[in-house]
Amino acid sequence: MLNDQKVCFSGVQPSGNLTIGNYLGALRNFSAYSEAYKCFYCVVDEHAITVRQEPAELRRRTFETLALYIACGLDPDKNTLYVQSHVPAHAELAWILNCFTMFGELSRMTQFKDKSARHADNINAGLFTYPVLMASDILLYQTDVVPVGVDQKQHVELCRDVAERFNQVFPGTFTVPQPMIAENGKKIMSLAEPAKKMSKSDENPNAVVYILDDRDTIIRKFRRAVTDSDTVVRFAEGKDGINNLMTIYACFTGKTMEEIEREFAGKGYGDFKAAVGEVTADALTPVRTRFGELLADKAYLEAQMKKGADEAAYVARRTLSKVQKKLGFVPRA
Ligand code: ATP
Ligand code: LTN
Repeated sequence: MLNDQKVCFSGVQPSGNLTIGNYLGALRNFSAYSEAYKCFYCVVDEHAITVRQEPAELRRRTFETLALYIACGLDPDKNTLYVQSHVPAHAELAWILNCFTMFGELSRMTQFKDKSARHADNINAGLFTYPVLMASDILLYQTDVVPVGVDQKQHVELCRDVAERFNQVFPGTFTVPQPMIAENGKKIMSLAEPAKKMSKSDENPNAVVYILDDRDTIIRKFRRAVTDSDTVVRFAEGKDGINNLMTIYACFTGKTMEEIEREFAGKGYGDFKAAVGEVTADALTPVRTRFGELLADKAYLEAQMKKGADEAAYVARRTLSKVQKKLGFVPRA
């Protein structure tokens, strides 16, 4: 919509160490949009505080997440990379959209149900209205596409419903976005409990491979991954552990499931797990090296953050002003 160029938006919370789930489901797909779309990639620190965060850690992880964006191939000259709390329009539009979102539809969000079960001592209103802030992130930029893992599909669909509802009352306000979910890697599972999503907030570090784990750690974690009592590497119902490892191997090698089955025919799970570890470590080593260089140059990261926030704030303010005007808010003289 901006100068006829299509817009892409996505966000990652600085709420923990990023996992290969975050990488395969989201981050590594982001750079594919940079040529054809105007891309905004946000570090969503306001979303992260829906769960208690230690302030020094939140600050450190905000820098780290920005550095990871760049280390994963996002060129700050071709993409707008910024921090959510640096652009106040996000929180301002979220309030307005709260008044266009129904209590019932927020109650149906599975992430709210999961997180309120996991943080029963802190079921705050922010956790409940989290998807409304996410809708304002997306709608502020007149976004066409939102690359995310499959767990976020429900939130993007809610965003579409809110945009359509608003557009019905005030026609032509928002572009209605599409979720873009990569076929391969849309849901990477835990290595310890392969029926569960791999999550950066998992308490068991062996269940999760972090993007920044070193080679030996990656290989060790895959060696310990839970599988089954079968011995044949094949993709099949009821083989959650092997299916997940095959998915990860497919993502990093570009091979199909049939090719993987053929490659490991006559070999055991041990050989296969070692191979998954190797290809994962090979793919992530350059990311980790680049990340280290970036993190050593805080002034550079600060400068990129500022540039990104200036670019984002300009676009966001335009949409917010349009919305405020349509609603009947008196413009400040
Ligand atoms: P938490 O587990 O703490 O709730 P998260 O990793 O799910 O955090 P984000 O950091 O906000 O949440 O996720 C960033 C992106 O990574 C989102 O697009 C999300 O869909 C994707 N993602 C997260 N986990 C996975 C996974 N296991 N497989 C594929 N994509 C994932
Ligand atoms: N809710 C997402 C993070 C997120 C996001 C967004 C993703 C916040 N705002 C806008 C895409 C677009 C999550 O928890 N993974």
